[in-house]
Amino acid sequence: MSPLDETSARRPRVFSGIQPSGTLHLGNYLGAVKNWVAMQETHECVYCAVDLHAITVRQVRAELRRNTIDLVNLFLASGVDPERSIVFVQSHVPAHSELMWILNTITYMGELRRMTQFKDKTAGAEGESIAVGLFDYPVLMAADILLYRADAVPVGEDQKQHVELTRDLAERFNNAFGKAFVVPEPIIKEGGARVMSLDDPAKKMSKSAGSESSYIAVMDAPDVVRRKIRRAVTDSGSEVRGGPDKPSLTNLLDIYAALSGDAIADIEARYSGKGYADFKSDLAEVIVDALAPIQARIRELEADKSYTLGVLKTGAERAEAIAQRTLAKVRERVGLVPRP
Ligand code: ATP
Ligand code: LTN
Repeated sequence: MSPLDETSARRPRVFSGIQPSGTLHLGNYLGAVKNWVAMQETHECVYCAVDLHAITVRQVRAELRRNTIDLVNLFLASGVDPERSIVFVQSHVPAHSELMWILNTITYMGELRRMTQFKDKTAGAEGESIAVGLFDYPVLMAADILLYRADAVPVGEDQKQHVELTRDLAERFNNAFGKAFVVPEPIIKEGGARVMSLDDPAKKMSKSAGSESSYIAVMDAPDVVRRKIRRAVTDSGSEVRGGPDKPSLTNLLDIYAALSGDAIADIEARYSGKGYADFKSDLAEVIVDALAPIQARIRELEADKSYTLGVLKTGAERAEAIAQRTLAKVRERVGLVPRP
């Protein structure tokens, strides 16, 4: 029996999602997917490509399709095991949109207006031209999480406020209508949790922030990785060490440590008396070696598209089974007449 069947003894369950909205980079891998893989040892895991979230920002049709499959392939190539975990695409399970509507009826405009991501994304824009979907984005995220009765939600620091809202909505619903939801905890991992830009260590590595040289894409060829690391900004001085006065080196050391498993202090000791160039050239090889097996597996998956589609078919069925149970209870609690 699969560990995710409803009747099996429950490990704590996690739900997490990533938007299929562009090039995947080392920040996505180290900050999210690598963690997801590890969590399979201790949790029942439900992992989702959240395409309905991605369309809150205008997408190009062909790119959205491609990015969605690429994202799922990254999950699989990194070690998310579809036998153990549920892997699916959000829009394949309509229950997400349905629960969102019901949650909309207990969500306040004021609490959505306070979401910092909404404020950031709409800074300077007039209400006349801000899409309602962008405003409502956190409610869809709450629906994602609550449908699966997830105990925990691994996310980056920037998503913590959304998980707090999810908790508030779960409690509000349970108090008003009777218990239907599990109140989830955010899991915010420290270390590797924030990979910074190679151009500017004050900004996080991001696909949407400026130049291609600011990030390492998961699919970057070895020579591209070497060139980007060679050109990555460094700090004044020549000592290979981290610290508040060395934000660039701290970031590069963090990447080295996260990919190699070595402690920062050991890496610093190894390069004591050597310059930035030696460190950078070794770091490039660490990245190349870490990405190589993932890239190879992604190429295999791209060559045989039917495997990924099969995973998504099964994933949607398994997700749907759990989601429909929650949704049935919610409908009953609210007083909606069951479909005869
Ligand atoms: P955008 O450039 O549009 O802000 P992004 O590349 O930052 O996007 P998201 O789609 O916002 O990526 O995030 C996907 C997942 O990857 C999230 O779980 C997020 O926490 C993680 N993530 C993204 N960037 C980083 C980063 N630089 N360091 C660590 N984790 C990251
Ligand atoms: N908003 C998240 C993506 C996301 C998510 C979720 C994460 C959508 N639904 C549910 C965790 C749980 C982001 O932009 N990183």
